Amino acid sequence: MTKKINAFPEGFLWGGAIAANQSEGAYLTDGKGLTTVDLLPTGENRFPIMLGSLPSFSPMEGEYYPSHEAIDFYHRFKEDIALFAEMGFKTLRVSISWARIFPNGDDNKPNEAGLQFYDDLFNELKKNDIEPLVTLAHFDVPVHLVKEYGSWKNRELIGFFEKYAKTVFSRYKNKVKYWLTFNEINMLLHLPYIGAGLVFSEGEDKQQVKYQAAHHQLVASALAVKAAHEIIPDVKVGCMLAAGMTYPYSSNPDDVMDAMDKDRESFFFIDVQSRGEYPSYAKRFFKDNNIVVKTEEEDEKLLKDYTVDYIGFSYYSSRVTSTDPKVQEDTTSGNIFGSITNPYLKTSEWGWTIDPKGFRITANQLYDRYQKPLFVVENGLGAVDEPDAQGEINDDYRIVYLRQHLKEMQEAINDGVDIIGYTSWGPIDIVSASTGEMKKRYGYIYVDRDNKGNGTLQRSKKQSFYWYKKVIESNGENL
Ligand code: BGP
Repeated sequence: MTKKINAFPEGFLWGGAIAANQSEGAYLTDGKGLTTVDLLPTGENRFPIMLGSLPSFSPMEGEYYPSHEAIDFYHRFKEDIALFAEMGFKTLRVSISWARIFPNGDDNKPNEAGLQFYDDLFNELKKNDIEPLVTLAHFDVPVHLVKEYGSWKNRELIGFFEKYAKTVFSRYKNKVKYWLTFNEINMLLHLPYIGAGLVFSEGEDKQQVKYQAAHHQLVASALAVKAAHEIIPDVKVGCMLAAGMTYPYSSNPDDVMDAMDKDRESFFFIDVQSRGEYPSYAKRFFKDNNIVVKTEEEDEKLLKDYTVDYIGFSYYSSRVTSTDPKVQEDTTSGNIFGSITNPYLKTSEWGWTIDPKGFRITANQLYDRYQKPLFVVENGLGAVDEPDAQGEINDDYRIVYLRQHLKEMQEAINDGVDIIGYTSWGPIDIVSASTGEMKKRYGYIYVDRDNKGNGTLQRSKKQSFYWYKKVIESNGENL
């Protein structure tokens, strides 16, 4: 039978993606240790902390910390998985909270209750024919490691992470085939506390510290790939990039060069994780910026020998860059990467540029560069959802966003790009990573919870729930 040109591949992994710290809650339950995200309040103090100025190593009086209860997925995962199964999910992306397994990060023995929780979670997924896709580190580091070791600044973190990775690979080797090492590894450059638990002291050279921490994560990632392949037959381990291409604002070669440099800032990580070595442009960048990355003799070979099996990436928006100071004044708000307004495109309520075609371009760009299967592990629209008079949520704006993106993903596949799956972000409303708010929602399933932690936590289906179910049922034909 000849393959229909518009069809998604058979066995395409449709699903959704969440992260431990944004969904589980139960932040100190069953022996879990405090993580970096547990110290991130909502409100004006959040952003400075994400950038690396942590005022206190314990929660502060008068602040609200959304990760502490989140949407209580820890106790409600069975109910939530039943809803995902009803939509026909083939896969669910979750993350393991490092501090549930090793509460301090450097403990001798793992915490059995934490291990048991993920056993129960993976069993429940299996019961529902949903393949788990598991991130080892999604923005959370045990606080003890930050306090005592300086987090990923310190090379010792590599060993602690390797031990954690080996522990979960051995425990779940019969249950989990798809893994990701560090979520949005390039986020370390933009939100260093979120990406790597970095807290800067007065006068510290931030660039230097970030790239040293990046090196440690890259080596740790290679060691995780090594361990996974030794422990789990047929395992697939991916990297994870916050993707989204950068357009030059004009055809001025200076703008084009600037766009190339900005993209390389992100590609740097995947060039190492996928091609197995520091790219030549990084060497020049380090030299020009007086960055000296300390390495050990074995690093080069480890990076070379243990590259990733597939490229995981998130895609929300594209970016624009210009070298013209006048043009630079017009920026979109709320964009973590910082971007000039694209005059051709609209933005979300949070200022994120909506660019479906950029999704196709990005996928092509990544495939051209790495020639490895791609897995779209995040995409979606953060929006305010208001129930109507009947209490229903008609989130047609979300359906429009997703439909446009899925069409472009289909085009990318027709372009010849090998995409193995798509997990939209936050299939159930969860805490927003950047703002800590509940009102920035991505879900097909509504959760009754507000920014202050009020609400019953009751789950209900939005209009998009029925739409996504049809998409999966038809393997993407019925968009
Ligand atoms: C990515 C993160 C997620 C997530 C998503 C949406 O950067 O990997 O954790 O939350 O973005 O961002 P936000 O929640 O800030 O809208």
